[in-house]
Parts: sequence; C-alpha cells; structure tokens
Amino acid sequence: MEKKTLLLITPKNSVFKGWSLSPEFIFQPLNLGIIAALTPSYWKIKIIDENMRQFKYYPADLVGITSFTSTSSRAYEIASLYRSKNTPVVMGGIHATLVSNEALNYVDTVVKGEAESVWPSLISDFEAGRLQRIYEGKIDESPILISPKPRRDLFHPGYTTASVQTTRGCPMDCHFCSVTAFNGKHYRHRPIEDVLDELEEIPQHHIFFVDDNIIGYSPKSIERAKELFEGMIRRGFKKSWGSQASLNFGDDDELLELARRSGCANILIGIETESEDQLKEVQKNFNIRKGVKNFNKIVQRIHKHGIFVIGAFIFGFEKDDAAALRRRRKYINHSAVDIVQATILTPLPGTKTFGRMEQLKMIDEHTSTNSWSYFTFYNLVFKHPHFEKDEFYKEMLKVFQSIYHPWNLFRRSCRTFLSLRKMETKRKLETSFLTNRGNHHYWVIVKDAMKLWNKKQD
Ligand code: B12
Ligand code: SF4
Repeated sequence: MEKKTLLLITPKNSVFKGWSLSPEFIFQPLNLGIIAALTPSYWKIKIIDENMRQFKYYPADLVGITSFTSTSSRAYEIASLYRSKNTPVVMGGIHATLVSNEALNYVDTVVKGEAESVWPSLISDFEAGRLQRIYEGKIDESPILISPKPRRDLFHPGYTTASVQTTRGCPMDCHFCSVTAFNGKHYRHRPIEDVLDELEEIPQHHIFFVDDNIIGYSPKSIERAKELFEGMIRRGFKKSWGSQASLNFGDDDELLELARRSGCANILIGIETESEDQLKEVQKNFNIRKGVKNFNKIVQRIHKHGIFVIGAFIFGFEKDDAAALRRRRKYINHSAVDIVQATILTPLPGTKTFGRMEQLKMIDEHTSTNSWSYFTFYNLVFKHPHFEKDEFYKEMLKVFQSIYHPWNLFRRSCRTFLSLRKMETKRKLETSFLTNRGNHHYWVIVKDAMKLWNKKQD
C-alpha cells in the first residue's frame, strides 16, 4: 500500500516580516512536530515553515496548518490553494480555535484546543473517509501534561534555537493575553524525566522553553522548576537557555542559582507598564502585588545570578494619553532591564480586551482576509479613546526612536555589563554584546512594522 502524505505548514505573515527578519530568531514550529509525533508511523510527513523557506506547492493527501492571528490570512490563502486541488485541509492552533467559525469558511476541519487528545481519532476518521468539521481537544484535569516528543527530525536543519515546552496553562488571565483562554487556568507540567530525555536529543546549543511561566506561581510548581533545573545540572547539560516568567522569578535565590547553573542565560518578563492604573485596567494583578517600586530591584536580583532580563512593555492602553506614553518611555530608558520588547496593545480574539472592544465596536475591520495580518502588536488596530491613528503613531515613533536610539542601546549594554555578577569578564562582554544585538533586532522589527502604519488595510 502506498504511504499517505501529511503536509504540515506554518504560514508567514505576508505583509510583515517581523521576527523572521533574523534567522536566529525564527523558532521551531513545536506544534507541528507534536502533530507529526501523534501521526501513525506509516504516514509520510513533511513540515514546511514559510519563515524558513519559500512556500512551494507540494502534493499531499492531507494538509494541516497552524496559525497565529497575524498569520491567519496567509493560512487561509494556502488552505484555498489545496482545497482547489481537492486536498482536505485541517487547521489548528490559537487562531482557528478562537474564531473557528471564520476558519471553517476556508478549511475542511478545525481542531479546537490542544491536539493530543484528538489527532489520532482525526487520522482514523480521515482514513475511513469520515473527517468531521470540528474536533474539540480536551484539557485533562491532571497536573501532568502528556505530550509526545516532537518529531524534530522533520524540522528544517537551519534553526539555531530549539524550542521545548515543559508546562502549559496560566492562572492569571490578564485581559490582553490569550494564553488562559486557550490553555486554561490550570498549570500543567510534563514529567521532568521526559523533558530531560528530550533535551538529550537536541543538537542545538540554545534552547527556548516556550512556557508562558517556566516556574509557575504555587510553591509546588516552583519546586517542580527547581527539580527540572537540578535534573539539567545532574545530567551535565552545557546548553544555554531562555524562557518566560513572571516577576516572581526574582523571589528565590536558590531557584535563581539553580537556573543559572542549569544554563539559564535570560528570562522574558511581562512588566507591561509602570502605571498601577493601567495594570489594574488589564488585570495584571500579580505585578500590582509585587509593587511597581520593586520592579527594578527584582530585575537586579536576577542580574546578581548572571541572568539578563528581557522586559516586555505595552503602549496604547486605553487610558494612555501622550503624557503617559512619554512617562513609559522615560521609565523604560531608566529601567534595569537589558532588552526592551515594546509593543502596542492588540485585542486578540478570545481575550477580555477583545470582547470588550468588540462590544463597543472599537476594533478595526477584521473580517476581510488580510486585515488580521495587521494584528502584529506593532499596529494600532482599534479606535483609541485618546488618539487619532496618525497622532498615536507620531508619538510612538518618538517612543521607539528613543528606546532603540544607539546611545540608549549603548547605555543599556554598559549597564548590563556592570550589573551581571558571577560571570567572568569575557562572558560579561559577550552578554552585553548579545543584549545590544537583541535590542537592535527589536528596532529592526519596529522599522519593518512602521511601513504598515500609513498603509491602508485590504
Ligand atoms: C514561542 C512563541 C512565539 C515564537 C514563535 C514560535 C512558533 N514558531 O510557533 C515567536 C517568538 C517568534 C512568537 C512571535 C509572536 N507571537 Co508568540 N508565542 C509563543 C508562545 C510563548 C509559545 C508557542 C508554542 O510553541 N507553544 C507550544 C505549542 C505546542 O502549543 P500550540 O502552538 O498551542 O500547539 C498546540 C495546539 O494549539 C494545537 N495546534 C497548533 N497548531 C496546530 C495545527 C494543527 C493542524 C492541529 C491539528 C493542531 C494544532 O496542537 C498543539 C499541541 O496541543 C505562545 C504562547 C503559548 N502558550 O502558546 C505565544 C503566542 C502564540 N504568541 C502570540 C503572539 C501575539 C505573537 C506575536 C504576534 C507577538 C509579537 N509581539 O510579535 C508574534 C507573531 C509572529 C508571527 N509570525 O507573526 C500569541 C498568539 C495569539 C494569537 N491569537 O495569535 C500567543 C498565544 C501569546 C499570547 N500572549 O497571547 N511567538
Ligand atoms: S500575560 Fe503572562 S501572566 Fe498574564 S495571562 Fe498571559 S501568560 Fe499569564
């Protein structure tokens, strides 16, 4: 019997290159590696990441597409091409889950939620010629997340960083974030030995743990993180890793020490804003609890262990006026973070921000196929109470030019050099150089995004 072919695709954003402008910042499509691992071994599987190589039509029996909101327009384009050739298309991932009715206009089947519980039955249904329109992935109540080792052998060999996931879910439910809507409030973790075994097989030196918070919030989840780091030390990994966490990453010296010894180089923390009012507006309660006045101290405590911090900030909260944008810019330029990720508030489907703005009819057109491409976090895609679009962009130009000004980049790098402890001078120099490049990379993304500011959406 001839093998059936499954083609799995990560689409690009057709109007904005963004992250994929630097090959070293392109991440492996872990989701597609997992789908491939869930597929019976008698299938032939190919993964195409459009961010890595130009898309070329490749014949298949079944096509699976993943997508962010910002890449959904391109996902629909590719889906239409395959459907025009009578190849069934399945779409999964965050966008198809949260606006499944829209996605069903362009694809044969939508997988809502996490795929582990449904993909094997979808494949048997396909083989039996009874593919359904919707499959609903179930999230287990158990704190243990069972997910197969992704088929890394199918990834393009050019990724310099390997993506690994150790946990899912976030109890915080911040208004602008879709993680809780998608992965649930329940924090789940993979068995530590499974993660360690997976790490053994990864050739890349750099690892990005794609968890939304690698340590979680409860004492139990923090213990789990320590066990993971201890396991990495015990097995003698000499890799360098980064991940995401909340401000509680800086709470515990023992945890920080274990993180560093296990190879932690950097951590991305959602600081969002220096204004308590705005933190309240988006229910970023954890940061309020930590206290704005302590943010820099927390970052400095992380520095003491030789770990640098990527601070994520948001501009364009509904209460932001021009003065507030300037205050945030000033705060950032004086803050202790090493790399600044500054973005524009974007209502993502499934979030409370989206629900509220949608009700008030504030959000830009997002029903035509291309307009989702502008939901990149670098465009204002809603009617702001304090700004016309051009006024907002005028202010944001000043903000970005200042945050990523060569002089500020230089100052930030010097601060990084001086603040990192427990590191020999050569590594400190390398790290300062790296953070400078990181900031510069964000500036490159912003410059690319600015090209869209004056463009009319299709
Ligand atoms: C790592 C990451 C990135 C990486 C990219 C990784 C990649 N190649 O996919 C980088 C840093 C490049 C990135 C960029 C961006 N990201 Co991002 N990112 C993440 C993060 C933290 C982890 C993603 C991940 O690997 N998860 C692990 C995999 C296993 O989970 P999964 O993708 O959900 O897959 C499961 C299911 O969804 C399903 N599934 C997924 N695809 C498919 C396909 C099929 C066919 C099937 C059947 C099932 C299926 O099965 C999988 C297993 O259960 C998520 C948060 C999160 N919790 O997911 C945000 C997240 C996906 N990112 C988000 C956003 C907004 C962005 C940016 C727009 C942000 C920005 N400021 O630039 C850009 C967009 C980039 C672009 N190309 O346009 C949002 C997306 C929301 C949305 N509605 O689109 C998320 C959810 C974070 C959030 N705060 O809300 N991101
Ligand atoms: S922003 Fe971070 S803390 Fe808030 S819900 Fe999303 S993942 Fe959780």
